[in-house]
Amino acid sequence: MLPLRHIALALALASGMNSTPGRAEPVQVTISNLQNSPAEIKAKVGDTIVWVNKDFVDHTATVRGGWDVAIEAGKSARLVLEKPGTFDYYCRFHPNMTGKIIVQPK
Ligand SMILES: [Cu+2]
Repeated sequence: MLPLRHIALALALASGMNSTPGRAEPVQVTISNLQNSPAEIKAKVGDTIVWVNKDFVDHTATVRGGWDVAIEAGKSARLVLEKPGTFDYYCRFHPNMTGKIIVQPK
């Protein structure tokens, strides 16, 4: 007998990856040539942001009076969004490297 339940679950997971509300996948920001891409993202409280640093230098995602995420050269770093709001961030080593995260309530 075919495991239909498993097929249904696989379909549910596949379709869930494209929907915005309650996504389980981290929201990815790629850093390349001293730029965050996308530079502006929308997410929800509880979402995880992952910065993937493709440069050969270290970067940070720093909010004045807020979080400070170190993103080493060639590595990635994560942050779980705990508060709603609009967060403008920059890199402490390259201050004109900026980004924005708009965090909506759950
Ligand atoms: Cu930097």
